[in-house]
Amino acid sequence: MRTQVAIVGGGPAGLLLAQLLQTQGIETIVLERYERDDVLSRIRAAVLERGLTDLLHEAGVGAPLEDGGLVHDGIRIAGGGHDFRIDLKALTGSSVTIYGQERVTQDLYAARDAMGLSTLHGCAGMKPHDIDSDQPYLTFLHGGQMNRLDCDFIAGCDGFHGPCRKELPDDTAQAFEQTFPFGWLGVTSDAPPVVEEFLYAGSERGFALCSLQDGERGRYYLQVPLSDSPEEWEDERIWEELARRLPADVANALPGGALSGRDIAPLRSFVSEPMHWGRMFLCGDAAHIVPPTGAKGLNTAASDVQYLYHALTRHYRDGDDAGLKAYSQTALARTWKTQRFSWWMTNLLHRFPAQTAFDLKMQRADLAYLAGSEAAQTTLAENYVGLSY
Ligand code: RFL
Ligand code: PHB
Repeated sequence: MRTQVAIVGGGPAGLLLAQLLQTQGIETIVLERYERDDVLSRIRAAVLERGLTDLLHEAGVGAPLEDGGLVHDGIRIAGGGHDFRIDLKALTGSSVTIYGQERVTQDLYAARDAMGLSTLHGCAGMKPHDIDSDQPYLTFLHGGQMNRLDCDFIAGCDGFHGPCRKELPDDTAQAFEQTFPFGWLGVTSDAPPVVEEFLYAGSERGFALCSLQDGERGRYYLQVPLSDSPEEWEDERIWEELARRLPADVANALPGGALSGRDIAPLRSFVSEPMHWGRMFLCGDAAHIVPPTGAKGLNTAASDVQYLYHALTRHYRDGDDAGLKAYSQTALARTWKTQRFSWWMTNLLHRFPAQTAFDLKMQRADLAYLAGSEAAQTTLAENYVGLSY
């Protein structure tokens, strides 16, 4: 088998890159480890920045988003005795679009299918070879056989646990990491959402988030110790804890009832540098992870995809490799800004086990400043709706 760009990973980054390259007549094959239903079962709301919605339109998959996406002009923040709305639209002129990540992925798969393009699911033992030569290739097991895919370039869109990042030489790759001493317990309720806009609450008992899934069902998150298991959190206990952490108007409106999709996700900040070696380029979670507080993971994957898409287009169309050479530096420059924002918002709203009395005072002062300063709110809003590419 041979293709121009071999894409490892059929998550949102890999599929979006494939679809965009296709618009320029650049050939791709997407290799995914899991079956499609497994990929689509990863339920996460997506707060889509304008840059990502523009890319989805450019990739030809914008129509479902127009029908199903919810435009949010603001978010609510409660904590430290303050409770206020950040008017994203008034402060920045932009909004965000709420649309499930699994729906983004589903739309991209549907578009790829409609074009008859090749996606191989169930690829095991993926291994990139000769990435620092002009003839890189991948080997993997599929359909009970060992396969080889030759290509011009490899795009490593294989998420945090994927094999591509590990191929960077040890003396070249550098990882920067901070793990947080807690996770997010996430659940979906069958009842309609209790809020119209997202509510981020930093209470004395820890963080809570009221979100929504598809506009029809409420989705909720609670900061919990990493030692907890989802089974320890029965429905009733979750509703009670949410009520304790949320402002009274929302706490009183919580619907109760059955909760599903129970999961605890650890929070982590991580960046691996560089994002490029030889003929392999990393995109999205394969190169960096943010804690979900700022809703930046998918959006940062999308900005990487945009840079790589333009760089590959210049290579094939104009024979110009300047974009490819600058890719790592360009993508990392934006990534570090999103890291800063996600880290800051996580620190602002969570309780840390080792927090000193001074740390708590600083957190409260940060919230008080944000509550009362249009300049501070504009900074948050500018980052939340998305920095320019
Ligand atoms: P993904 O989605 O992990 O996809 C990688 C794909 O690669 C496949 N793969 C392999 N394929 C072939 N061979 C191998 N050996 C492979 N190993 C792995 C995987 O099966 C998978 O299909 O990475 P990608 O495409 O970079 O996309 C990144 C986003 O998924 C991620 O950043 C976001 O989900 C983060 N995130 C959020 N981002 C937002 O922008 N807005 C949000 O509101 C938001 N909410 C969240 C989130 C992440 C969360 N967790 C999981 C901590 C909420 C939560 C709770
Ligand atoms: C979600 O609903 O999954 C969600 C919403 C907002 C965030 C993070 C996650 O900041």
